Amino acid sequence: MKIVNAKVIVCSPGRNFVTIKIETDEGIYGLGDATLNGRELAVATYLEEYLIPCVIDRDPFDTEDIWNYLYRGVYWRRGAVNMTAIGAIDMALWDIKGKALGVPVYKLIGGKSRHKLLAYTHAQGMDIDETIEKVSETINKGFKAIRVQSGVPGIEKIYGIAKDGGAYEPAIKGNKPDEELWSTEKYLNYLPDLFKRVRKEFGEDIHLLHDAHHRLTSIETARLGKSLEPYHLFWLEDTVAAENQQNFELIRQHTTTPLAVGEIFNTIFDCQHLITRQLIDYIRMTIAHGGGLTPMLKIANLAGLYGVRTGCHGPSDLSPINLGACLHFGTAINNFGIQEYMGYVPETKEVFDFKHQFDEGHFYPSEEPGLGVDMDFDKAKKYRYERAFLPINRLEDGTLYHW
Ligand code: CS2
Ligand code: MG
Repeated sequence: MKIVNAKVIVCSPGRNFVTIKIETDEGIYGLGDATLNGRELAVATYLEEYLIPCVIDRDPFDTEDIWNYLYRGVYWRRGAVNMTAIGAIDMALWDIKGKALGVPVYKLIGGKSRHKLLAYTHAQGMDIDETIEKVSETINKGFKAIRVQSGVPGIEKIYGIAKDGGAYEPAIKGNKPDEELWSTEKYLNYLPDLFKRVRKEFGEDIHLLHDAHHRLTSIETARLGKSLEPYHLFWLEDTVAAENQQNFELIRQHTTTPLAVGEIFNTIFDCQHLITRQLIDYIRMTIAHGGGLTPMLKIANLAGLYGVRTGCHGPSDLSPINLGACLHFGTAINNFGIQEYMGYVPETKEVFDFKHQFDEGHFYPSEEPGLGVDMDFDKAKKYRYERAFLPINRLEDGTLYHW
């Protein structure tokens, strides 16, 4: 089998998505998600100009060699744009392999390690009362694991909270990023009260998660982790950005709250120290941004040796193709932890046909050959790309801070 053509589709059904479609001489095509929120065209150009020409005429079954050709063979390594582009090609090749052999991808990478996959979604409100209401609605929808975020009194605009009560969508269309505000002091004083109320209202049976979105220092994380210990979080996510992986050594000395990090990591080298020193409990890397299934299987194997489980990033700003790949990955590996699932707006569902079933807070992997996600290319044309930016974040005195 030979790759004869590949094209990049940029569309905006509710939000911007970049997809690669790789075609073979046998008429089978594979799809890969190449979306990098707020930087979509950088990946599209990298694919079109540099990577696609290198994979034409290759055998799509040679995923290991093609991956190394695109990663190791290119002098310039790592980085979000590069790894998202490689990840999309790798995903599409696994899709082709599954379709050519007539089997779902999970059967090619280890088979079934479980029959259902625990998923978590988000519940958020402007204050504690509204957040409690949203958590209750989410439990009523059948979710067993919920990421709880809340507005903080005194901070007008903050990560994770939609003002209109709808789903949170931070990518704003236009010419410049929007701005949000942050105060670590206000946040740290408030958060334990939120989780105290949530546990009081809903008991111990529901899994609770929380995302600090890279805004804390190590010692601030230590304080937060300690103060949340009585509420038994499933995980505390992304407290520090972990550009410096040593950060976690200090955090680990102070708290038993489980830690998750890595949705912006791209390679095994971003988490090698964190995993081998057992400084984290969950690795958040996702298939698209982690360079594809080929390297992610290696990362999962390394993590498994050290008791670290997976918790793949699954926001609505990655397409259902990435979620499909995450579900095959999560089905096949032994050390699956949980899968994030924010859901999609109706326009996204109109363009992407997602075959995986979801029920009572769990995913069931599709048995369709390949990744189990298809795309309506004509409908995609209806939704044209519009530039959008993720926000930036400032402290109350105007200092530029982590978003
Ligand atoms: C978040 C994301 O899902 C998460 O945990 O951190 O919403 C993140 O902000 C976006 O995916 C950025 O594109
Ligand atoms: Mg996050």
